[in-house]
Amino acid sequence: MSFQTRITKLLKVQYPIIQGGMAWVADYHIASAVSNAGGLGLIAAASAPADFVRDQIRKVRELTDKPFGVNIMLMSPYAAEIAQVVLEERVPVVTTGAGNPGKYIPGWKEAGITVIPVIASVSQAIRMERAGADAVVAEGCEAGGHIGELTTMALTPQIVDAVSIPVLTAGGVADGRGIAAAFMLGAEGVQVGTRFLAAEECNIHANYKQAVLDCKDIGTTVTGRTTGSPVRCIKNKLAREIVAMEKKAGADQDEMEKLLTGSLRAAVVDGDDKMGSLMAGQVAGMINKIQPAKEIIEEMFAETAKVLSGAAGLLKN
Ligand code: TUI
Repeated sequence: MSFQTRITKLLKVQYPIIQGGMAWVADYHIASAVSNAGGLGLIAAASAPADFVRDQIRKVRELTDKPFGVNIMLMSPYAAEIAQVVLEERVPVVTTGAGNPGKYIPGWKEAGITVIPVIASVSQAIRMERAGADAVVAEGCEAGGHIGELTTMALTPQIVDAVSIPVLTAGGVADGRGIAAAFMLGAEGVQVGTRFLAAEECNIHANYKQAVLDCKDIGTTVTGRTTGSPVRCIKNKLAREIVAMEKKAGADQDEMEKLLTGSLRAAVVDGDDKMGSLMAGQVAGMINKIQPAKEIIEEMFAETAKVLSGAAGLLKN
């Protein structure tokens, strides 16, 4: 089965799927597994220092000769240094999140890096196209982690209509039905995060994985809506405490900040499923088993082919 789009051509990959740049989660293990399976694996720079990211890049290269990428979280204090590291290491693809990468794009393009900002509105997409981005990921608020306002269903076609560069869809995509739907909305590829939390090669704490497997349809919530940093995560003691604080008039920002500091690391590394931030998308409710990344990708695209060919039957009578 072949799913050739402008994205597979641009990224030189077999399947039009990129792995989400999940902070603290996306290390060289999962990145190389996804790349070896024919998708585009990503290392998340998150808030890690530049040398850590450089080391991760070198480790991916030991495990795969396929294309891979680095996701740069632009709120990181090290973002500028990491922007330089990806140049020095000749990383094939850069995705960015949580900010405007405009000032780095000319340098990356000059070095031949493929640049794909993750964005959550039409105006950001247009700005990124003008700044020289090769593609954008339109990320709806079904996604885990830091999110925008619009749903994937509303956001994707509006971005597809507004730009000429190819668009990938993210947020709410966990199986072949989601990929087929993304194609129907005009996307030429998908970015998948949450499903890869349940990959065998994903080195998060077992408690975090179990929380994803146990999560139901309404099992996620959004913290930080009142602080300007909305983050979707699995409901636990931390999420409930933050949401409760936000409902009170004059919520204590410092107190919230204190609870959130280090909470993602606590979930990923220490397995603190009560006071850790278990970032995950709304599709966590669909994820019920741990599988190798290769099996996940092959299963997703086999299902995409099946539902797409089945859809033609709708036209027959
Ligand atoms: O970046 C993400 N998802 C993330 S980043 C992250 S690490 C973090 N941890 C705690 C608090 C905040 C972040 C966890 N998940 N997704 C991509 C994304 N980017 N979604 C929305 C945006 C975005 C937001 C504002 C992109 C651009 C932007 O502003 C750009 C501008 O126009 O200035």
